[in-house]
Amino acid sequence: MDLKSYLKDKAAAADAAMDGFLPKANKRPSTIHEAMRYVVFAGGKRLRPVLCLAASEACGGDSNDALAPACAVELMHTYSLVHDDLPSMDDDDLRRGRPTCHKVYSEGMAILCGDALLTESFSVLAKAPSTKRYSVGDYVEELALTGGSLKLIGGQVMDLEGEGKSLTKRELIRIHEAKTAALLMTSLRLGAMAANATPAKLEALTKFGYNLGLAFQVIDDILDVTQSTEKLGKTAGKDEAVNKATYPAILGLEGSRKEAAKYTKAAMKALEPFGKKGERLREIAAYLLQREY
Ligand code: GRG
Repeated sequence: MDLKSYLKDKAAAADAAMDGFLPKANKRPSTIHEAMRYVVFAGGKRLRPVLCLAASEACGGDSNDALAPACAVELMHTYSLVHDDLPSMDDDDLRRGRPTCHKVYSEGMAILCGDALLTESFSVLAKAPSTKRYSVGDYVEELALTGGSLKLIGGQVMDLEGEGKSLTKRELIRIHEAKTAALLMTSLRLGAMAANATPAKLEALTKFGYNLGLAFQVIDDILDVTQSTEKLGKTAGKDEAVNKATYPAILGLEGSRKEAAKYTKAAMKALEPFGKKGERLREIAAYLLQREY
């Protein structure tokens, strides 16, 4: 299967599973369930579920066993976007090509919607089958660590506290390790765990995810400068408008492109122990380096 069809196929599998997991839109109190579905089914790229499913296959697993973790990481990701867009955070009106949750449903409802998605992510994760090496408790601990104050939330804290300040490259990397790379790493790790991966394979995917995550964020920063709002489905040029520290601001566009290529190369190297089984993940890494939105 070519990469485009593969991405479409895996995203569709995750969408169908999330449709089954989430309460129906008319379930009372319906406003919250409508809001949850509004933000989840808004045309995200589904990169995290795809990585989760592809990691499970790279480790020789059946990707159906990784569907619950794949949905869990997407639900956590969507919660973080809803809260990140709030007026008290990044204050954005557009996400995934649509008005943001608080614009459509009020700020209070958007806070609750994020809370509900975060809670739901653990409920869904708990449905994943355990394996010989990994228990459901291991999955939960993995996701909780990534969602907590040491990773996603900690990254957001550093981001908020860095506003209007000039950050060093090291400080910027620290934010993105926590905000972006951590959830990509956990997506891969949960897929691997659901496939009963050996500790060596899990470690290799952790390295892959770290480098892929940083490459992804450098590209994200580049696209913010070089692409249109229409293409991105979120407000372009936002970073510069709010004087945010970014890779292009620190390294310039050419320097940032080289940085993304450097991280992608390191990500590819981490896949060596997988041989042919790592091919799909290699293709995804190459595709993400070239992405336009
Ligand atoms: C807990 C409020 C709160 C935030 C946690 C992760 C995070 C911190 C905030 C998310 C907002 C953000 C811009 C994160 C950086 C990672 C990133 C580039 C997200 C966009 O991911 P894509 O491009 O989005 O995969 P789609 O919409 O395609 O899923």
